[in-house]
Amino acid sequence: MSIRIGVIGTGWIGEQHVHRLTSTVSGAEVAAVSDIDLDRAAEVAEAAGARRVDSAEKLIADSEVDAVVIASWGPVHAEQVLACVEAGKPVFCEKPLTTDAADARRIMDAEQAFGRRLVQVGFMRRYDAGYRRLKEVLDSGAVGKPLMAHCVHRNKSIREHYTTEMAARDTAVHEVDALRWLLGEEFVSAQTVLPRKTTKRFPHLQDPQIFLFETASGARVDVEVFVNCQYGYDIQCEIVGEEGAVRLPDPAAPAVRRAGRSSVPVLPEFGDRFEAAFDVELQEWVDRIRNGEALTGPSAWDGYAATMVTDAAVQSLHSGAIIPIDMGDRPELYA
Ligand code: ISE
Repeated sequence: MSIRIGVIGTGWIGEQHVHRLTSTVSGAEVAAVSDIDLDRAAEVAEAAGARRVDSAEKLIADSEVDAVVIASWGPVHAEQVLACVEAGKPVFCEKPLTTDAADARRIMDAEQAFGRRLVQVGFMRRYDAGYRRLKEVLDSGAVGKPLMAHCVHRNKSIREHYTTEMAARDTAVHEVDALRWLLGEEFVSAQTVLPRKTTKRFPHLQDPQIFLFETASGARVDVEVFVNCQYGYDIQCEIVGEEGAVRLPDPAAPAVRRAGRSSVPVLPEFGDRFEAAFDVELQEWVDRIRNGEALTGPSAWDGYAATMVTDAAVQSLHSGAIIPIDMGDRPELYA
């Protein structure tokens, strides 16, 4: 039997997920779609052969919806995720889980009261084949104990609504989750360092930015975020250990030799770079729900931890100081 899924939010990623659940992921069907833009919701629902529902609340309560995908605007995530937990329905929430750490704690409290995990956060890098290989190498001990990680996150360009704080909350948040997962430990401090601004940006924006993080064991992670780099979508990650170093592979592409040069393309957008990861992420989520297995993907704790770290980075953006991060104890449910 297919899982009947309700999708809240029909912006770019919401529409992509509806399409993915309809045409790529097996064992799932999109039963209902909602968005504050009712016409847009109707359009996306019709293309998927689903019902449009007038509000997120009604979609979550709908007796013909077994599980929910949230792809709405970040500030409304907390209430929508809480409503899903109260209804006892598994929920896949796009990042950020919440825009406020206190809301993430409310979600964890509700989930613990329910007694098992219902929430998964959309940190898709954990499902990317290259990142998974990187983790296998680290976990095998081949490069020894990790000491440093150097990360690069470049977008070709971004739209005008993107703000300086989004470099941490929207962009570097992927490296925060990926590195917590790869290194298997929490971040204990954050600092934001500001290079000279590129002129190829909207005037309100500080771009690029460099984030410096320290982990509980004293490893250091640096992340360059440059969202107007002009040449493409470029994600790099190298982890240096006591006995060697390991680097995230670039997406495979044929090298063309022509006119005295050998070149490989750089993908243009994150949708292209992580398309396969998005597919695997939703397929594994659906499979676990169908098989009645516990969720193992990024949890409410991971969503909370990411918000704590990016909050500290934003605080440092304004003060330049090194900001300590105290996450408190990780509840048993998220061990
Ligand atoms: C966007 O929200 C993402 O999630 C992309 O992966 C990231 O590259 C981009 O900078 C963000 O704005």
